[in-house]
Amino acid sequence: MTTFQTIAVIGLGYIGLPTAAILATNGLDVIGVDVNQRTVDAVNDGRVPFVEPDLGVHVAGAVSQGRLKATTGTPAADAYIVAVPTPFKADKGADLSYIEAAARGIAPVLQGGELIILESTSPPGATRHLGEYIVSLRPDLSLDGANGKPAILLAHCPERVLPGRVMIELVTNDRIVGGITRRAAELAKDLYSVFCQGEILITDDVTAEMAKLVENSYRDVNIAFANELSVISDRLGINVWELIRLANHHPRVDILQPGPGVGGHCIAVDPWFIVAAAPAESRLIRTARTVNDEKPSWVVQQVLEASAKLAGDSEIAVLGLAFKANIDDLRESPAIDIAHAIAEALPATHINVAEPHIEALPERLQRRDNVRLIALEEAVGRSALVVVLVDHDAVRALPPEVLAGKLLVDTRGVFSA
Ligand code: SAJ
Repeated sequence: MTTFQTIAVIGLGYIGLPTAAILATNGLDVIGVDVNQRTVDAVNDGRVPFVEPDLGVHVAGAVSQGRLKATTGTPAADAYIVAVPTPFKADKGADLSYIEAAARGIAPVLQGGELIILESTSPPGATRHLGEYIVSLRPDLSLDGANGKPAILLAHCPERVLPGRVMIELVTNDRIVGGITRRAAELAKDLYSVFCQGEILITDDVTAEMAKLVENSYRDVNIAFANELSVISDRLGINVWELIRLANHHPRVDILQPGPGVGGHCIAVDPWFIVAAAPAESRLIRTARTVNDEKPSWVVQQVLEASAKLAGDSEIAVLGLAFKANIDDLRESPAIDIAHAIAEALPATHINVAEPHIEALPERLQRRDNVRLIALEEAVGRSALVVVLVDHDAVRALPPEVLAGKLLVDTRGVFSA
């Protein structure tokens, strides 16, 4: 049993909405806050404005039981969970403006004693910055009860759920809870234990912030290794998928899979927060980022070399735009950059994009006359060169015979492994 009853979740995106829904289906009264009226309306109708397995059932159930509602203004609550974006700025430092905007909404409704949890992925020091920013707006409050001023309790509890498995991982993953004070961490643990069946580990705020960044950097460095192997293998004329499969038979080797680059708004972003915090020391982390960022241009080069072998009126199929398999999320997707670059480099060639998870092309691609979104089988059927960018199940399900006689650039090893 938790001591909390009313929770405000600020930011109803890929993390905030699932968190709001799971708290509500576990019996708490949850008010979701979002600046986007369409998102607010969708949630109040029991709908989810993006694709995530099982989330729809939770949101519809919580709304119909009256436990979850959404609004654009921040209400008074026992606890606040801030789950807003933290993109990076041009200098790769973190943009904390969304966190500050959330703070401006929360500050006027506080009474003291509330728990404020930052879930957004954050550079070291962001949780303290949030707390100090709120106290600067509300000088009658404090972070530690000093001078007899009522304390607000600040904690960082990074989300670690994998898109596509959010509703499972919210419940089963272990969580790290870092408090500015021990009391804040303990209260945050109390709140998360409402739905989290994993271990909830207590630490300080900065270690919790770094833990999240380190997890994603670990993944980025390992994907960079796989991507570098794919470029080396091409130079040496060997099949990288076979190479990795064989090497992974070693009991202590577990190489990840190469791809067209690293997408999503986490793994391609978070390592920069470490680099910005310790530029001279973050050599491997920075290089991995560069290796992964350069992979899309290498893929474009492969496609252009292959296209030079085609007859003049040939068409090209681009399979997948999402940043990874079986989701509709196009954020920071290298596939979009690659499709765009191919279309730009070959303005006279029809580019047949197939992405089963979307209804319309993203704006950047819509603007190019030679790009259209069509069904998977048709895209492959019409094209002499097939470029596989995402290993969606639908792409994997294509019978290999449909590729007979066609050129192939397979960045995911769907047909080449
Ligand atoms: N990728 C490869 N090869 C691989 C694995 C992934 O090229 O072997 C690519 C994917 O195609 C994709 C990108 O990397 O473009 C990232 O995909 P992902 O599945 O590794 O991770 P995300 O971004 O969906 O979610 C990550 C997760 N972090 C870790 O696994 C350490 C998730 O647990 C975090 O909650 C999430 O970031 C986040 O929000 O930070």
